[in-house]
Amino acid sequence: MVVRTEKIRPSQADGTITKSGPFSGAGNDTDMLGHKVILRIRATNLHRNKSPANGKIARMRLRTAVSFLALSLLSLAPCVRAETGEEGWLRYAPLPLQTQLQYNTMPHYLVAAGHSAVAESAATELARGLHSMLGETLRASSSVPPEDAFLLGTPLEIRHLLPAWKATVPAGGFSFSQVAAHGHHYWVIAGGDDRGELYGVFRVLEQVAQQMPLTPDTESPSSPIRWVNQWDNFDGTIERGYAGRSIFFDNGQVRSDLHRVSEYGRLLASVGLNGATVNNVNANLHTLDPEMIVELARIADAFRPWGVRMSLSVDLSSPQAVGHLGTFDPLDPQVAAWWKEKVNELYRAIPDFAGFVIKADSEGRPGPSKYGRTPAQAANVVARALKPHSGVVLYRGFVYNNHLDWNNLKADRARAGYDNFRALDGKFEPNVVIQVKHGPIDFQVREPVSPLIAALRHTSQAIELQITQEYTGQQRHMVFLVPMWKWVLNTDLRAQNRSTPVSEIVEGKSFHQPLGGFVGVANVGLDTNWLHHPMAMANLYGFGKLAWNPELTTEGIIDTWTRLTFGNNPKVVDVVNGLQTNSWRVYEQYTGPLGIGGLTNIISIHYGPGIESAERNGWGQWFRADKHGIGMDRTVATGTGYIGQYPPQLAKVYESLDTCPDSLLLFMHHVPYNYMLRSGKTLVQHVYDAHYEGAAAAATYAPRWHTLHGLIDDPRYEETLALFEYEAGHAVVWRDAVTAWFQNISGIPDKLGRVGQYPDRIETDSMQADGYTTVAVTPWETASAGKAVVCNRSAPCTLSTKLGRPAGVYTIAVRYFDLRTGAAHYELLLNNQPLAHWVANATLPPAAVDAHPNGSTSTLFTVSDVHLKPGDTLMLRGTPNQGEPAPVDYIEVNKQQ
Ligand code: GCV
Repeated sequence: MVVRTEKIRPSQADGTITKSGPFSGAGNDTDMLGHKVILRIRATNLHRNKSPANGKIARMRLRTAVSFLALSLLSLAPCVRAETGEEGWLRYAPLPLQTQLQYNTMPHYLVAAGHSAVAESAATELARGLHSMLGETLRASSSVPPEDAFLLGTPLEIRHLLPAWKATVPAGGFSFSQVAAHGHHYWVIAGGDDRGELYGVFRVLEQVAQQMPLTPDTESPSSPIRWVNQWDNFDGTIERGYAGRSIFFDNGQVRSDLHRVSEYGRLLASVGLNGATVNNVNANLHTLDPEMIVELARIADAFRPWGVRMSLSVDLSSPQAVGHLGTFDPLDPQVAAWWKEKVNELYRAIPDFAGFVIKADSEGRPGPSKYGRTPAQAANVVARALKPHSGVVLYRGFVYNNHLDWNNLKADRARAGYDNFRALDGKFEPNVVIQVKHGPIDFQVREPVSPLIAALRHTSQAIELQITQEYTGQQRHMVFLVPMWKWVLNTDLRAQNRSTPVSEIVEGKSFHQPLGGFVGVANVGLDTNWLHHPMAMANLYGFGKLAWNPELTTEGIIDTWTRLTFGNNPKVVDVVNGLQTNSWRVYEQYTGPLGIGGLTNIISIHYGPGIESAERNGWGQWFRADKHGIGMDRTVATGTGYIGQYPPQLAKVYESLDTCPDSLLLFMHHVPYNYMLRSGKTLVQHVYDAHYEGAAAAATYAPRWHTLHGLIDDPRYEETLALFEYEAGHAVVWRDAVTAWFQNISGIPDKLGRVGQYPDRIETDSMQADGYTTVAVTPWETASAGKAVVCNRSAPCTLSTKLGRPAGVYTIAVRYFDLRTGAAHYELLLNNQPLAHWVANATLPPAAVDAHPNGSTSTLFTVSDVHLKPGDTLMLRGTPNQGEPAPVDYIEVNKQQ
């Protein structure tokens, strides 16, 4: 009996789908209805021994067996199979037996009417998902069988099969309904087009995976542009990518094996995304070389069965770089002719090519300003070439001068988008979409919505959101971004003194624009689980969901993602949802509250703290701190005038200190450190408290995760745990750096006496050193007392100290720097006996090699349950390796609770 139970729950690995002729893999089985079976899934013995007519008997027997077995099955410990995260949220994990039975009225036939590659993907996916989750084998039929059946097709195709079916299907969307006819039930998944069929199938499977009853549903996408951008370079690196190398490119060419591209297409389609720009917006000048186009076409081929159209980033100087013209002036007729011919060539190779993304006059990229032309003139010459093929240009609104004059108090990078594009509104060809980053600076942990979004009323626009966590912890920290995006999308910009939430503007509803949408910078990589942090996949999922329907709630999105990713165990769902939902707020608390920006090292890798790096340079991410106060004065009255770029009703709210929300205070105003916030705390005390609260919250992640041990497969459990432990340590670096810096500049001490006072810490200069020498750390706030020790010899160096703690059980933490140039070894010895050892070669911090001890490389190693008594001697031995001098910041000894 137990063996049978196993067989009706085939493992996912066994759930392969093969196309074949008549069902032959079942020995002497015959299909009694004589339908041609074109889809065959390796069947369970139970099903294999039954004809379709006998299926019900099989199910009845099964039900009887279950009634006997139910109690004992329910009491079995959950079987958690090892997983890699490669399937993302499309795991189709086998459902518990009692749940499978809830679906036992589900049809066993599938009539798939369409013949396109996308329609075939839809049919195959339905069969694959149902088989994997329910052990159910779908039999394909070319005509409507006298049995319950799924019908899959476009409205025309469905009506042809089943004239009784009457539903209307929105363009690009789908309708799922049940129709009774001829004494049978037909479950109709109708797509407005073949992509719609695919979206409908994924929605049905999503419901089954959540163990929900299948309910009729009709949905349509919010807007036509639902794309990801990948910032992949042809050499295989990814700009701001934190999960390994490119799935598309290697060594200057398109990879020969593109199976990951196809899998990526499947993930994108499953959440309704329909386009992917595969190369960096800082585009290789030879993207449009004829040989490269031939290669790129292979990527488009891999995406096509999933309804994902490929697009490319192109450099505006391509007519010169590729076409060898003397100019790329958009008004030069030769240039226009070149774009036309190049685009024709592109469509010959890639007939469903989606269009171009263009970054110009920004961060060193050439642009129309070289010839005194406008972004509209540049975008339009390319758009005209694409028009006959229905291609689009996504011209980025991220145009700014990165050589701003710090001494000019009116200079303000945040103004740039509006200043560069406002006057051009209405001057773009209809197939141009302005791609606008959601904030006016650059994906900081908190920014106001870009005022450009309210200013473009006669031009289509797409909002650019960043899935890759460039400024939000680089997929080493858990930051679920959907709450941030919801906050952005719900912001009512009050254009024309009426309700104009960002979501409705970018959907094209507010100003009746035809081509709006959503672009997410995803940067998945070759890491098996795509984005490195298992929790980060919720951002890719959530982006797709919001692009499809911005009305969805944060709670709904995370709940579904968690169930699909980790299963439906209520405890797992509760813990994971709780962790994710608050993580943006927590990250904001321990990095950069009150709208100040990320406070990261903005001229380096944008990861750890590096506070003053933002100031006194041309990049304009300033907060203009002095000893009296902090924050950019962006008011109209006395500041840069940025606030005046918002529609008047919103500008009024931001202009006044009394009404400006605290969350954006330092973005909009220069405020004294002792300014009283609405909470009743001074600004500086708020900064201290928020950082302590945020770091304390991050420290709860690992213990909360521990409660799921055994309920999640070990590989994903361990991977996530290691990241949470790392994050807890790195949040302390952030906390200490930011609070020490504020205390130093303001001269106002922390009322609670925490900042700069670390009684459990043993600084390196109070230890006895053998071989270790002291170095200053830059910036100073990223190491305790601004100093570290390094071992600049090949032999190991040591630090020793007498502990003098009362007898008890302790945690010992060593703060060191993992530079990743080599793999230094560390050993902790208690009274000369080995206590712990580790190697500084973690793949976790930082995402890129950084050869300096600083806030990005600072890492904490912790050993718990150490029994200490007065007089114990602790020794740390560091052995350098390949330029990594085993640097140490401090040791902390904490009594365990
Ligand atoms: C692809 C920021 C990032 C850059 C990125 C740029 C952009 O400046 O740090 O890496 O370049 O934005 O969006 O173009």
